[in-house]
Amino acid sequence: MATGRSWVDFRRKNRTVFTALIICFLFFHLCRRSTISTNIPSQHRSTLYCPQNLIAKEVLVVLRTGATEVLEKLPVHLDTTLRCIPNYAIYSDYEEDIEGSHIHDVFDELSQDLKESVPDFELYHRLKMKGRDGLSIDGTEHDGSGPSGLLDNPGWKLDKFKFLPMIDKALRHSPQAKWFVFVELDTYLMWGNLLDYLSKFDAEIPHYIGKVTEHWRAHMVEYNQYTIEQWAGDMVLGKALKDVLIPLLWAFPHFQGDPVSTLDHNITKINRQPWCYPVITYHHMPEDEIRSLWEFEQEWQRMHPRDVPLRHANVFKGYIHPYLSKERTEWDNYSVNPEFSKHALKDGEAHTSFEACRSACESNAMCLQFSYRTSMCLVSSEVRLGRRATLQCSEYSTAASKCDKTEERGLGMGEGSLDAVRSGWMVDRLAKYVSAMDQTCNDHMGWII
Ligand SMILES: *[C@@H]1O[C@H](CO)[C@@H](O)[C@H](O)[C@H]1NC(C)=O
Ligand SMILES: CC(=O)N[C@H]1CO[C@H](CO)[C@@H](O)[C@@H]1O
Repeated sequence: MATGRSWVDFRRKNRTVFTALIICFLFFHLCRRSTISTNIPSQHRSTLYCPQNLIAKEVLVVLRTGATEVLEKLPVHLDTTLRCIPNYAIYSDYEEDIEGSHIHDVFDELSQDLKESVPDFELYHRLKMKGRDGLSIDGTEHDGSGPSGLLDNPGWKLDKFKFLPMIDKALRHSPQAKWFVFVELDTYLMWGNLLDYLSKFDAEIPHYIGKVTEHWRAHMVEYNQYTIEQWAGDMVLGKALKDVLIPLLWAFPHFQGDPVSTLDHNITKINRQPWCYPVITYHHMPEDEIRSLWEFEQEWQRMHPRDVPLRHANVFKGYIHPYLSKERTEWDNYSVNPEFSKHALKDGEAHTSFEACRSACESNAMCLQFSYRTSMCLVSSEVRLGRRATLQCSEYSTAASKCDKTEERGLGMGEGSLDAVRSGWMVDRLAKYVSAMDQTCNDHMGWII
């Protein structure tokens, strides 16, 4: 199972997505937020900064995963965010213990009839009988619970059955909890911000807060039909809640469908741009990004012990901007607005070298970044951090946030004939970009409630 996989695949399935869902069922008044952060000394590790919000103990964080991905994806969370989360439960298709955490079998109470009659449970039965040895050794089943290009991925096929049993179990796991937060292992959760956010809501009223794709909004009717036919987990949940008249509060840009490295901070959805708003989640986060963002967030907690939500603008300025330089080798660009590229690169010269590609970007006032790899120049008016990469990615899955296919065309041209991909940014223009973005903020932009 590679990193960043999830059960989302827009390209192939036009599915609904809830990257993070928060449901409040119960019956207490809002707790006052506490804004003090204190140092919690840890014996083995460096000082840990956890938000000291009183509602932390009233939240159950529920992680949904599967045997094919959990070994690879869980440890980084145990090492980072989960250290600050007092109550969490992990539900999977296989019961086991990982680094001292118990992983619950989400299907153990499901009717035997269903499990035996539905072929999708084949993987589950195999795991039950043979344990991890039951997973195929060729690695094809180590592909996460997400579809990741393969809709017949057994882990993915099982995933949709987990949602309702998971909610039922979570409720019994922590009947006293006021908030239930559902995430996947490729979700990055800013715990301090989440607690601040939840503090704005009345826990006596049922809420359903999350992020769905704009696809869903546009194709609601089809998706509902699709749900009925497919019984896909996220859809069932959405429908079930809608049926009981709990509408979804669309919490973009607090909840992101993108990972931090590919987020365009100037994107506009439902008239909102991320920049001015606090961050709560990112999705499709690979392990190294979870780790580095956690370190950044820890530093933020250390520097801002009182009542300062971490906004997308702060992430851009502190975590992204320092890494945007004139040139970065072995770095994939995500210079992905092809329309802009096509117009900006009319002359064709740009493809001859890295410098020519830079010049092409320089000569267009809107251009902010570019990338170059042997005969291929891409420019963009959007800013993205991108990721370490050597090979040219010829097929990129935004759903899974990974390269599906790398270019093999080096073969005929002899080994080493292709340089590693390099990226560059218009450093001077970025300063203007930041101040222009700052100017879009006003006092009304805070928490979306
Ligand atoms: C943000 O995007 C809008 C529209 O896509 C564009 O007009 C604007 O110039 C961009 N802002 C910056 C600072 O690049
Ligand atoms: C030069 C280069 O590697 N460009 C890649 C930038 O990223 C997009 C997808 O994110 C690829 O399609 C390009 O090939």
